[in-house]
Amino acid sequence: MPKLVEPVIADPDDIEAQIECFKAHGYVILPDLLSPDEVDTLNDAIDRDRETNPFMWFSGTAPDYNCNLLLTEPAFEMTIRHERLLPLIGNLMGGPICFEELAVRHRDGEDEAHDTGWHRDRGYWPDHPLNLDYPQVIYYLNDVNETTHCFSISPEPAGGEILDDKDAHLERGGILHFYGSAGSAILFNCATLHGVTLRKTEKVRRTIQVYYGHPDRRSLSEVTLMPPSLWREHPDPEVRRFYSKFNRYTRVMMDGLSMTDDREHSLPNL
Ligand SMILES: O=C(O)CCC(=O)C(=O)O
Repeated sequence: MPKLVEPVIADPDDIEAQIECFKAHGYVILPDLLSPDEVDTLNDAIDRDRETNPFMWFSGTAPDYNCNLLLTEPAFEMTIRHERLLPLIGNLMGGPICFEELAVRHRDGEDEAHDTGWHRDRGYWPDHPLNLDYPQVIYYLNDVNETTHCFSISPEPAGGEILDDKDAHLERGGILHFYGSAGSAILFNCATLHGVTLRKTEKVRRTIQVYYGHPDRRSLSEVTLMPPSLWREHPDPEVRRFYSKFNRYTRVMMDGLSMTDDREHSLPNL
């Protein structure tokens, strides 16, 4: 059984310390990234959308999972271009960054505990100094501890040797169960081994997952539609650029709905 490791929490007001933490451990914990009022706003928005648009709450085969809340509940935008996240992620990526995906999840309790579903969402990018293609941020919208489901990660040095073998990765890095209060978040490379640890519990856990990418790399996924309110109508050209990386899902929908692609920041169709 791999060892359990304690979290390392870099000073939230010191971006250099956070960068060093990411380089050494492959993650940055961000306590209180959302205020209690913001958490309430987002939980209310989820309640409203689950009531109004229940058919939007699935993704692939997963229920209780909505990747298009930007279309119906624009408040979620605050979790994407967060003022404490963008400078940190931009620095780690080493160039301009784009939005890729927003996934909001409501998980009910379970009758039985399940081992962590260890996986990598995507591969590493070995040409990048930190092997970083798609950073991900997971926010908690309720308090998470030993009595709830939790996010788990096997830490690793960001630019270090890539251990493709899962057992070797777990043996080297151990297991960090990420616990935190509502509004806390964790940033990591979505290629780093991670997963959800499901507990026998009656408690609900809600999470927001945000993915970012480089403008000139393939789109991460085909689940989030880029809202015209952000890529076309937003008054700030930098915001319009940030939301201009169209995945194929967006392009197919726009073609089908006879919407013209008049992006001023048209990015390659990779
Ligand atoms: O829900 C979690 O805690 C983990 C989510 C996850 O594993 C993923 O997004 O790939």
